[in-house]
Amino acid sequence: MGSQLLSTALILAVSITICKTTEVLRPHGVPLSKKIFYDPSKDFSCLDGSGTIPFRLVNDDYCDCKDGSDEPGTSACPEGIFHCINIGFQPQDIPSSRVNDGICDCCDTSDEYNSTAECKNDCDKLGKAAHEAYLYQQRVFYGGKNIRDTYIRNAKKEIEESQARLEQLRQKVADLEAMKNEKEALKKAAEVKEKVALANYKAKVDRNKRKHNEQEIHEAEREDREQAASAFLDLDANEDEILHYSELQSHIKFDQNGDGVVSDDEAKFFLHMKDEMDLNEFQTIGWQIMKPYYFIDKETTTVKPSRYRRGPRGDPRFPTYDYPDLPDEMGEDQVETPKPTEPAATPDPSVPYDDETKQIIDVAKLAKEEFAKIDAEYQNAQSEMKQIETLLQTDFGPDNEFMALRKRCFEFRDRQYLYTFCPFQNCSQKSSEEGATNEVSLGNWVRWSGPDDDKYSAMKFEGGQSCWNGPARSVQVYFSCGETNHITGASEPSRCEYRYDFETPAVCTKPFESPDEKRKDKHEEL
Ligand SMILES: *[C@@H]1O[C@H](CO)[C@@H](O)[C@H](O)[C@H]1NC(C)=O
Ligand SMILES: *[C@@H]1O[C@H](CO)[C@@H](O)[C@H](O)[C@H]1NC(C)=O
Ligand SMILES: [Ca+2]
Ligand SMILES: [Ca+2]
Repeated sequence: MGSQLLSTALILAVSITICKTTEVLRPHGVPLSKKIFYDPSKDFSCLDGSGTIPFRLVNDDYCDCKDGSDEPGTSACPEGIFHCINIGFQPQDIPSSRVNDGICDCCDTSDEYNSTAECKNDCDKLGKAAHEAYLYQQRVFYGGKNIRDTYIRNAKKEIEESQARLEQLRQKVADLEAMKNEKEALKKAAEVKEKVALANYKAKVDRNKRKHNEQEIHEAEREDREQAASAFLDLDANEDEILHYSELQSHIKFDQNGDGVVSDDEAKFFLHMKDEMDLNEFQTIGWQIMKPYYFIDKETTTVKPSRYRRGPRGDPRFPTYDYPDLPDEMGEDQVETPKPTEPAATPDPSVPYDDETKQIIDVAKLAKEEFAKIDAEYQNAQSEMKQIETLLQTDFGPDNEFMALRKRCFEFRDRQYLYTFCPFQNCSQKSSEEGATNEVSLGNWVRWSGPDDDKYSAMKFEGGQSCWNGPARSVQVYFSCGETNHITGASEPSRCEYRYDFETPAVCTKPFESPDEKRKDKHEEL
């Protein structure tokens, strides 16, 4: 506590001394750079050349020069400029109307030398804070620069690897192209063969289908005749191989009007109104009339329908039929399971391919697969080649330091919006509300857009979604040095033209100015 007071007192003493010294050296409010114009041994010439006055009229609190240059240390002239030296911090120019206005403007209190305001010299405090800020900036700069160096090394490596890979790919694409052409020729030949084989196969299937249908009709007829023969045998009571109408009259199922008697006409009806029929005529005509009635089960003696009632064996008029398993229509070409492998061929799944067709289809399938495999490899290699070519053609900065930002996206959220920035790709914006999906494109990467002497300090994105009744949106991204990559601000300074501020190690090339350097810029010597 005590030592702090002491040091404060010491600082005050020192600054007072300096103030006194400087006041002796030049009139109050005059910057060092203009000291030579204020020589107490000569008359004073107004700096704008508007007149010459005795030196005692300088800072006499009366305005003599039009430009106010005779009153740098008072508020007498409306246009005057007062210069604070601010030892320990940065010098400052203020309008001279603020001199002795009761408000402390200069940190060294020099603007209030004759006022009731109680100003405290806090230049040292400000100077210290500025210095600390500077040290912090320096740490950021060197940290960022290290990262930038890494970016550059990585980029160099990636470019070399990409170039080597590109060479490799060029060779590979050439090889694959040759192979692809070869496989394509094989595939085409196999496909032609397959097409022919499938056409043949289809023709055969159609042929077989027709044959099959004919056989089915034939089979039905044969069965019908057999049923007729069986019924004939059953009804021919006296076994004279002639069916007489009287023989039908004992079967009540032929009673059509339901009076319990089978009349002559009712019986004859089944014989086409004839008295009798032999087997052959019955099979052709009579059975067709009788069939619906014959199987009616009206009496105990009713004959159940049976395909297998046979005539006496060996009698040619009552042929016996063997019923072996139906011959397989496709017998000769049979293969256990049909395996149509090509849906495009629309094969009949009930009919298996013959071995030769099957083999041709398999060969074609293999040829197609092999071609597809090589083709896919070829396409992949080509697209990889394109990607690498694009990469190598992109301007990633003087030392390719921006390559590190490729493939990365950054977000920035303010109260209203969530902004995204994908360097070398695009920018977008969407509502910052939870779950919002409506993304608006703010533009796609176009070019570097910094000033001519600092081209890589900004990036331009154009061709975003058009504003309502307005131009397409665009973004200018301004880069500044930082230890990490992040958006520090996003705004829309003019309609549809957005601005992002982005910190990145990629631009940490020049150290920040030190407070001393800043002073030098203002041509001050302290
Ligand atoms: C300070 O101001 C008073 C009144 O405004 C004036 O009379 C006096 O001369 C001034 N002193 C200096 C040193 O300018
Ligand atoms: C922007 O680029 C990124 C990265 O390439 C991509 O994933 C995204 O879909 C793009 N967005 C728009 C709106 O084009
Ligand atoms: Ca004057
Ligand atoms: Ca003031």
